[in-house]
Order: sequence, then C-alpha cells, then structure tokens
Amino acid sequence: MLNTETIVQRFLDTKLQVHPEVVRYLAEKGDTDLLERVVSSVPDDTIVVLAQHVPGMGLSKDGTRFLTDPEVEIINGSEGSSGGVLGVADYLHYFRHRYDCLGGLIRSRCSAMPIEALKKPRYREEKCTIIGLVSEVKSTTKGHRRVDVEDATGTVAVLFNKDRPGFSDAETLLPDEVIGVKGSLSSDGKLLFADQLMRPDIPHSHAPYTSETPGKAVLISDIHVGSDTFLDDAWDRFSEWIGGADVSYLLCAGDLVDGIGIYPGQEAELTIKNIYEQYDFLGELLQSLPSRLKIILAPGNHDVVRGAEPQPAIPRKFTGKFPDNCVFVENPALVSLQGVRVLMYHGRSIDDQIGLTPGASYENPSPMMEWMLKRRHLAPTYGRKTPIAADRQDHLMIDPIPEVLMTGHVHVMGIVQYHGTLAINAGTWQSQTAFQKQMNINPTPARAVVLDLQTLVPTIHDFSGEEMVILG
Ligand code: D5M
Ligand code: FE
Ligand code: ZN
Repeated sequence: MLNTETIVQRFLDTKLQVHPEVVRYLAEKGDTDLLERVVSSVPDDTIVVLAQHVPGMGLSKDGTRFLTDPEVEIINGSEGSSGGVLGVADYLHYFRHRYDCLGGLIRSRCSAMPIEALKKPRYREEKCTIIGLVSEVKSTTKGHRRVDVEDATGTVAVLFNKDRPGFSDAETLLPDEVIGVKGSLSSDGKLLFADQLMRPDIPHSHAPYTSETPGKAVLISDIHVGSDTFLDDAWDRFSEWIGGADVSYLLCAGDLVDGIGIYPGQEAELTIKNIYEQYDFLGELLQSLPSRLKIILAPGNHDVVRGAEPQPAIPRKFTGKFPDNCVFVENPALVSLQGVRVLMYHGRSIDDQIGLTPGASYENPSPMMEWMLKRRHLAPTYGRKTPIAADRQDHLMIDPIPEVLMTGHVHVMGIVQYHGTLAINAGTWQSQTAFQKQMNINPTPARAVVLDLQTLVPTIHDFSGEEMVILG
C-alpha cells in the first residue's frame, strides 16, 4: 500500500526531497513499480523530485488533480538549449561534470579511494578500488590492455590481463569513458592489476515505463534529401502507407538533408545543390504526411548546424516550408511520447567506436548502442571523429535512463534490448553512395520501425521493394 508517508520516506532514504504534488500523484497511482522507477531514474544531481522526473505526469493541473501530459514533451534538447560559444576552459568543467555524474553511479556500488592515495606504501600489493576517466588505452606486446585512469587527484596505470575472465569488456575501453576498477596494486605502487572493471551501466532491475494508452511511433533516420541516392520512390510508398497507418508520432534522428560541402566532390552527387532548397523539399515531403502526426526532427552531421555535439536544432530560417506539426530538437534530445522516453542521437560516435574497438564493424550497430548504454554515454571519446562542444555540463550522458535509445548515421538497421532499454538504429533512405562502396558499408535502406508505446515492441516495415514488407 502506498501512502504519503511511505512515499516521502522512500525518497528520504535515497537522500532526495520530493515535491508534494509528486507525492500526491504517486499516492493516487498507488503503483510501487512507478515509485521505484522514479527513484532509480532521477538524474544524479537532483535535489527535489519534481513532476518532470515522473513518467506520464504532466505539469498542468486542473485545480484538483494532474492531467496527463501533452503527448510530446521535449525533456532535454529543446530548440535553443545549447549552441552558445564557450571557451577552452569550459572543457575542464565538462569533464569534471562527466566524472562526477558517471563516477557517482559507480560509487553507489563500491567504495573507491582517491588515486593519489595509491602512492601510500601501506596499499602496496593490497586490494584497491578506484574510479576515474580513461586517459589512454594501449595494447601491450603480449596483447594485454594497459590504460591510464585519472581522477582529480592523480593518474594510475591499470593492466587488464588477456587471460582473465571479462577481458572482452576491457577490449572495448575507450579514451575518456568513466570506469571503476577493483584490483591489486603492484609492489612498487605504480601499476594496478585489474580484477574487475565496472561501468556506470543500467541496473538489471531497471523496468521500462510503458504507455497506459494506445499509441505508436515511427522511427526513421538519415533521409538525405538532395542526394542523388535519396530513394524517392521508396519514400513515396512510405508516405502513402503512413497516410493510412495507425501511428501518432514520426521521429527522425538526423541527416535530414544531404547538405552542401560535407565531403569532397559531394556537389557531383547532389540533385538539389542549394541548402535552403534541400530543406524546402523535405518540408514539402512532410506536408504530404497526415497533419495529425507529431513529427520530431533532430540534426545529424550532414545538416546545416554546427557539427560539434550537442548540435543545435535546425534554425527557423531553413524550416519555412515545414508543416506546423514539426518539432525541431537538438542532437541528442530526450523526448517523451505518452511518458515513454526516447533518446534520439544521430550516432556519429559509432565511427569512433568502430575505429577503436577490435571486431566492431559497420555491419551491425547493435553492440555499439549496447556499449553506449553500459557507459551511460553517447560519445565518450574526445578529439577523434566526433566533435564535442565545450560546455559547463556534459549533455551527452545517458541520464535518466530512457525506454528507447534511437540512433542512425551508419545507415544499417539494428535492434537490441539491453537491461530493459530498447536500442534501435533506424537505417536510412539513401542507397549506397560511392564513398560507402569504397568503405564496404552496405546500407539497409528504406525501413521504418514502428514502436508500440504500450508494449515497447518494435516492428520493421521495409519499403525498399514495390510492396511494403513487415520484417518482424
Ligand atoms: O554516414 C554514412 C556512413 O558513412 C556511415 O556508416 C558512416 C560512414 N562515414 C561517413 N563519414 C565517414 C568518415 N569520415 N570515415 C569513415 N566512415 C564515414 P553519413 O553521415 O551519412 O555520411
Ligand atoms: Fe547519414
Ligand atoms: Zn550521419
């Protein structure tokens, strides 16, 4: 039985204060699972739990009780929330914020010591636990992994032995991710021999929220309007199908258009060579879709905004031809559809993961999405292919835990479940480009994933042939 006192006490036990309206809402629902979900998913820096932290709880009130949400709520990444110019010094705050938040998730499962303390003679050859940011990853000549781990007090070298269980996790270590390590210190105190690698991760107990009312969302990505490889026939079939389909939301995770000057020689592969006209054409395509659809559009690396992440929403001067039912969000953005939270991320960091992880390939993006969830971070590595903007906060962390992580960019569809979170890479509407042929990337174009918000079951609809086919 959930009464007011039990609810308040549950939050106090986890050192959280709670707004009286949230208490009233939870008491009215009487749902212990919902209470536990809220407790486990509020962001780490929360002091007071508010309506926005409760799936399905609206901010509007009719005097006596809460009404349900407007069906779409942009929780993070709404238009205009990032893009300001910050200086190099802000990277210090940026990484500090990442370390504090993600380190905090690990700290709740173990007791770690400051790295500086490892210098003390009494810890030599003793078991120690540390939490830090990976500053360098190397393979030794014998095939072990040696990484430098850094916290605010110091740096230590950590050795992951290839013959120990769990080494495959260590093989996926990326620069700048936050990890915890349990291990034994060497006799000179300079090397930590790892026994266990801990990541921020999603708890096994995590239970995703499902909508109480019927509703379906269609997830797509990488439309690439303006490219001569944009599949207009397949899009027309998709457009016709969605006209009669029982869906309420359409989400696209970036590369809305092909853009201009994105890669050398692109001009020769463009059917629309003006950036405004590319967006206008997409606007017209979306005008043909039912106006009852809520359409949520995020940018990718081909779009007109800055490449550094978080990328701002598409500016208004490019969206004059888009219908009013479109909402422009940043990359990444956390969007609630009837309380089901979808984290939209274009997925550029997948290029870095593929470049840095043995065995990772463009053929299957699923493991990369799974690793993002384990790291609770969309793009850990700074200074490779994924540009990251200086900021006082790290907006690329995965917090709170979404029901769905949605990516694109690699143009290959992939779906995987990880600890209750569904990860979907939605593929593309562009056929193989000359560049992708050179890189041996084989896209899976013209697919849309229909997500049932009541069951979180995804269904793949393939529009690449004359007839639409449901792939399961
Ligand atoms: O990315 C389309 C595909 O091409 C995706 O699989 C990534 C790959 N790609 C794009 N740019 C590069 C670079 N510079 N190196 C390696 N692979 C790349 P899109 O963003 O649509 O161009
Ligand atoms: Fe793309
Ligand atoms: Zn892309």
